[in-house]
Amino acid sequence: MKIPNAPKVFITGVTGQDGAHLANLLLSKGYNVSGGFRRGTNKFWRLDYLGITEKITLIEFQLSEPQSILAILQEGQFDEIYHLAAESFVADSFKYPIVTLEANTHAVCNMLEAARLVSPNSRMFFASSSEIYGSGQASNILSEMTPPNPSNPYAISKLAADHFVRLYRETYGLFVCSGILFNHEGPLRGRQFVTRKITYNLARLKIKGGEPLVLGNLNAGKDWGSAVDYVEAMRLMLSSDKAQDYIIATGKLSTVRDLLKLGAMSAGFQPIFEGEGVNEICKDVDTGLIIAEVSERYFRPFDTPAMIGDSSKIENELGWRKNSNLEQMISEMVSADINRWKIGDTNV
Ligand code: GDR
Repeated sequence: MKIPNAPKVFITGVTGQDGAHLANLLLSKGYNVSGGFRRGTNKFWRLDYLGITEKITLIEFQLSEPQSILAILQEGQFDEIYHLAAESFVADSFKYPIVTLEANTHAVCNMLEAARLVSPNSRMFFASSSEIYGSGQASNILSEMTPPNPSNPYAISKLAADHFVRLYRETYGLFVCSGILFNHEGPLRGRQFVTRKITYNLARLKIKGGEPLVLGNLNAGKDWGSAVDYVEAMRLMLSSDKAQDYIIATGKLSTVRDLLKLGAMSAGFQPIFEGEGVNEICKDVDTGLIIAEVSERYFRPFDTPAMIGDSSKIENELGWRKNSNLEQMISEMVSADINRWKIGDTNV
């Protein structure tokens, strides 16, 4: 249903985790929300989960076709555009560097060029990533002043896109900005990402049993926040007086082992860890059940070092606050997955 005179917004990647949460947030603020989805996709489960599929104008489009984007922006004359569609799985970017560049850099150029040509007054948000900082940093606390040093194809693709965003802002005066997002999760996360892989499999073990969960580097450390909190930061950035890039992070470091422990306790296990390296296992004290094992299969050619973000700039300038903590978020994810296993809705 279209609301007369409400701000018009276009979200690319509306079927993804962030797209769905952002659409939900903007609908609750009275926006008219249009969402772009990849040609051929039929994955609307996140929008269904939030009960908003029918409230969004869904537009099929092809990011790599300049004409496709141009036509949508010309026709829509949106007040705000959130470009979230991307190849978001870092590990795959080592295997598919060209596809990653096309999706994450060329597509951003297409969006910017289309806006410059047919919709220069639209405000645009781009989802960048903490991965741009990569390795070799003097401090593990990152701010907007930290020089980027990407160390995987995904990170390079995002950093190149950030430079295009800055170029179009400075050269053509477009209101465009990048949110440098640290890891952000929730029950709508895809199953290939480590948080959801853990909660999905812990729920499976609890409800159905079967083989242990197999993970990669348990020592990998990240700054994990909540997707619901991070989409609010996106909204604030486009409501601001000035287009600027901001870091969005929690400032807290946890390891994959910490996630596994939190998740296992939420699922009702009593986890203990034994062994080291690829021989490390996580067991339930009560039953002796092996909950998780480690395999080199899930190690990356290079894992970005553990770092946290300093989000004081967005907190001070735009009043952004995070509402969720890691324990609450993992527990919410475990509950959602236990429920899915109970009702047999395990393909999401
Ligand atoms: P990441 O997220 O690469 O940080 O990118 P992911 O959840 O895939 O990995 C997080 C860390 O966990 C380690 N790890 C494993 N990861 C996966 N996927 N599977 C495993 O079995 C496993 N075992 C250990 C990884 O090595 C890594 O260190 C996310 C994405 O959302 C990006 O799009 C975004 O830009 C960044 O976060 C910020």
